Amino acid sequence: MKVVSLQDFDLRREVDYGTPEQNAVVKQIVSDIRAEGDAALLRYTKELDRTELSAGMLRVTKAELDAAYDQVEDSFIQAISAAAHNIRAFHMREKRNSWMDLQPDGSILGQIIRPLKRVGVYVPGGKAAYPSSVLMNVIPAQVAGVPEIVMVTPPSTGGAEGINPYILVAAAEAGVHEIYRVGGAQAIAALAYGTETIAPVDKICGPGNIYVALAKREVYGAVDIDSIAGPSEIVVLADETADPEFVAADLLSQAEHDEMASAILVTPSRELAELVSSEVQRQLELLPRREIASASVQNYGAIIVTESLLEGISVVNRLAPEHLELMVADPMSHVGLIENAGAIFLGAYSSEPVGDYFAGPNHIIPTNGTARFSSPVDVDDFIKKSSMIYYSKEALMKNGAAIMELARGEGLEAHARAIEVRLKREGKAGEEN
Ligand code: HSO
Ligand code: ZN
Repeated sequence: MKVVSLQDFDLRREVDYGTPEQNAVVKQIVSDIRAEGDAALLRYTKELDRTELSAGMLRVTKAELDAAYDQVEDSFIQAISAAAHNIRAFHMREKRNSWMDLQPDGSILGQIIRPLKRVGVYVPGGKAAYPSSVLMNVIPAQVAGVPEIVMVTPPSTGGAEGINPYILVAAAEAGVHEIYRVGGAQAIAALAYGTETIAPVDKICGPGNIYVALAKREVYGAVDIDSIAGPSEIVVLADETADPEFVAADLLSQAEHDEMASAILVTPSRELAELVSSEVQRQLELLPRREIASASVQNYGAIIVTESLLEGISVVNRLAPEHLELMVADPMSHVGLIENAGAIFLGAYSSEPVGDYFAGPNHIIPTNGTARFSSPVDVDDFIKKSSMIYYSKEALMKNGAAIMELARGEGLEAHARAIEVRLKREGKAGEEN
């Protein structure tokens, strides 16, 4: 792992907007699904996922969900159900209530909070199909009160039967029972516009390949979408008290996600920097995914040695990482200085996988420096608010003149008169308030 200088280090990576060809393919797929519904959906599933289905086969049956439980280990079922419990408990703390505020003049202002009605969760196929991410997308929607949560996932990812049984068990544990075996841009278009078999949703979330990402961008506006997540990032801020074996293991835990994942150590201790550097090398050789992890470490990994811990904190704030581990003597006394980080892990025993899988906070977290202005997925992502305004007669008589003043200032006479007609009725027009 290379030691780099502070000055010109930037975590940000290029966002992939796809080639013109990829964009054209996605536009075509979306418009075909929109025009032809199931017929186009089945055609693209045959062509792109090499699976021939009839409309009646799109939905995963209850029998298949039950069968999935027999295909996974009991220990997995126990672990995922414990994780689901923790994630649910954490997200319950985020719930907001509708509120109303009664003013002395009898007017009432408020906000009505409602869940979205129907949400679609995309689960990619292949190696990136993470049961843990199913929980992280579904549970906040459920806690928000979304009554209809549907999942889509490509048909040919789990061998002959179709769908990866670990994904099906995660879905069932999270409480999703409406699942369709469709993937790619065609699945996103089906969720956005609906087909004969799949009813349209209000919001689509979940990660996917470039075609899925482009399709989400294409349907945005017709439905809401989540933000498009970049490769995983970890920054460890450590002092000389940190254990180099722990630091290296945590860096590699995220490097193994993706060749473009980024793992960075920031430390004022040159000695720790050297120890971690050789420890990363040693542990890397022993990893099943060493090819991915070593590409990540080589291209996007770094060790930054700073003058002081405080300077390290300012580096962290500039990087605004998705995940930050504070492995310093007294993490609690530094946490208040961290302004930009999606998730902050404190101390030697809060290794990032604790949060990736189990503790309860969401693992879908802003990447690429966007923690400067955005937040992990939470219950708020699945609600909407309506403002509520009730003005009493007394309140309108008191404030009518000011409203008319503002309306006339904008040249909008009909606005002013809508107020004036009420004031006149009470014999108040033209009076000062
Ligand atoms: N670290 C990933 C989440 C994840 N880790 C899923 C394991 N599985 C988010 O950046
Ligand atoms: Zn991870």
